[in-house]
Amino acid sequence: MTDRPNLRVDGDRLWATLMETARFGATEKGGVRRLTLSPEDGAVRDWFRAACEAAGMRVSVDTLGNMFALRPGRDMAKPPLGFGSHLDTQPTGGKFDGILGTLAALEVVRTLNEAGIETEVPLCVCNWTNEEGSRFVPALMGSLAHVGDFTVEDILSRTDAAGITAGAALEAIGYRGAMPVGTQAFGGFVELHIEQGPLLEAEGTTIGVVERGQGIVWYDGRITGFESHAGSTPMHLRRDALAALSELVLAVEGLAVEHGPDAVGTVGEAAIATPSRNVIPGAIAFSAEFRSPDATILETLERGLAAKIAEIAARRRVEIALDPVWRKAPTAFDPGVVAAVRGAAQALGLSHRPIVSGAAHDAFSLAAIVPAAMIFVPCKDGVSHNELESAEKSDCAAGADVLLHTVLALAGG
Ligand code: HGY
Ligand code: MN
Ligand code: MN
Ligand code: MN
Repeated sequence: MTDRPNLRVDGDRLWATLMETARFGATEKGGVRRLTLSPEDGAVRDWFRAACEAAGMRVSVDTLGNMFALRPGRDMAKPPLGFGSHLDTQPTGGKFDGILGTLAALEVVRTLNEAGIETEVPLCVCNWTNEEGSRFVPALMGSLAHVGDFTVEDILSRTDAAGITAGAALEAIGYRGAMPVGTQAFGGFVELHIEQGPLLEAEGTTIGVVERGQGIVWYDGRITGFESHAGSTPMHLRRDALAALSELVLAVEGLAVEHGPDAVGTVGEAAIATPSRNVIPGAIAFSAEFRSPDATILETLERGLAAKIAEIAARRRVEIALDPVWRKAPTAFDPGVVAAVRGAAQALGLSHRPIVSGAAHDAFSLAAIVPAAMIFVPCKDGVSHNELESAEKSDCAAGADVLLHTVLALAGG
């Protein structure tokens, strides 16, 4: 904890910026639809760039649209401390997922400016491209490319459901920057985020000190059966792709429950190639995922699904293809940065507890190359990736205060 125990962010200003930026992609139900590299994402990026420049930071953009707002420190030879999150949302997203961490980082800089504080190491406020992975696969796309998990060419060629490439979408919003990906150096990284789960709110705890994050595997799948007449094809002769998928969905759920409580599984997308109410579905594309903080459980889940798929395919005489398109091993955050987060929460007199992140975050990517950790605050009913997503103003301010004092502790304020 620095020698500024009474320094606090301006919670009203932070809340005002959250509500102001929620208009970029605002939906009628009070949520936000700001898909990565969409015009709405471009607009909020423009807003964010202007706000960072108004706070005295120099903003650079890399080839994948990752944004870095640099605030000088006393020792410019040292790599900056990174903090921030993402500005993109799910199709039925909310006002806080990602953007809270990015705007809280901006609020920390505004607070440091007003207090006339110059840190020892420079600060770098970040907006990472396509954290959500909804429009373009994978999730954490910009930060994973930054740490070398994907090549820029691979990422630029990824296409969305309409066949638009990430490269074309970046060009369309003017965020295919000149800076080579991966060249922004960091000495560490901290991310504030809503928990997106029920634990903190249920306990009445304000701060989650995130020590670990779940590993994840994403699959693209295809089931090929045989289209035929819904009325004249006897049941025992059918090769029904949707009935097969239905069993696969329950197998994903059953495996996660069987290997729980530290395992989850979801089939989030399914599309019948040529849907018709009186045709037996013959071809379906789908996606599936497993997550667990335990690598061994993840392997067990994968093996279990492979065995179940073989059995369903044989019995139903369909072909089932399952391609793993993204794997990320479980994340263990840096004990030193975790201690800085815990120390800040303690010094601020905020209730706090260690927690494992169920959701994936850009800090998972950065943790592979620099000391990193995360700060969680509660969200209403633990709901996220839903237009009902909500958080308390006081919790957002408390999270930003912990971010402020963590930054001061790590960057030498
Ligand atoms: O999928 C995730 O965990 C993240 O919210 N994109
Ligand atoms: Mn997020
Ligand atoms: Mn999300
Ligand atoms: Mn995240």
